[in-house]
Amino acid sequence: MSRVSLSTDLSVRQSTLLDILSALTDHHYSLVFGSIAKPIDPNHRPLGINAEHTHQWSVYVKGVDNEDISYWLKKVQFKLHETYTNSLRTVEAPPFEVAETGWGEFEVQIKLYFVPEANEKAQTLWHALKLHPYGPDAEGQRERKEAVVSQNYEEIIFNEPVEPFYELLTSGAPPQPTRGKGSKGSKQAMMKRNSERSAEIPYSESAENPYSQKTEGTELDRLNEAIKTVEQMVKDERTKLAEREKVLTELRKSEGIPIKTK
Ligand code: SLL
Repeated sequence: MSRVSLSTDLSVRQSTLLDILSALTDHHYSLVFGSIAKPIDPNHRPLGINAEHTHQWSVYVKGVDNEDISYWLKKVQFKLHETYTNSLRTVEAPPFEVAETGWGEFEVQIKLYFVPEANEKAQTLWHALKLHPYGPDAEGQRERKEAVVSQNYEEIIFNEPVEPFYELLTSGAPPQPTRGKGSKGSKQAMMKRNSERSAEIPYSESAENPYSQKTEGTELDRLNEAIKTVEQMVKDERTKLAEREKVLTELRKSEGIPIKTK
């Protein structure tokens, strides 16, 4: 083993550590996207639809269990087949859905636009619109004129930038208080502010609300403790490396190999 590969080893370990840390701080957001289609009953055709259209369908993006996702998903653009007039459909608010009628299946391009705070580029998904039953019971489903649902689950991950973490780890700076000092940030001021109507979390937790600035503080303390542990791990690795380098230098000396200095 050479001196170079030893230090590479350490930097690999350090970057793995940072990867783990950033993975811990990644934000995961789940959604469900897909389509539902039903054959149009020839005896009850909705008025004014194209005579060639055989199905009613809708394509959608929604939260798992219909959970609200509009706090992170700003708008959705559905790009339909060019046989549709105004094939680019933009939906700015939930339900993120396009309802249509048609005769054919095609790939829908679904572009997700996130809220500006996410600082993320739009992301594209593809969905194959399914009108006809498929799978083992396709025939039965067709006879029973069942709705055809084709759905996918997707997880969007917003990465926490690695740099701030790296700085935090390497600078050894004391943890920054989250609330300012002085009158504005004083306990009294916080409590007063919280008696007014506000989106801020309350100073103390209560039976119906376990989240508070106090619990947030505890959580921050725990995070700072975890960071200290990681810093200690990095330090230990450095010490181990130094020891190995010493052994290596001695080995080189005893074997008569000249020490490479860069
Ligand atoms: C197919 N490649 O041939 C596909 C194209 C197009 C679907 C499907 C109706 C559009 C309209 C419609 O269903 N288009 O009439 O406005 O199967």
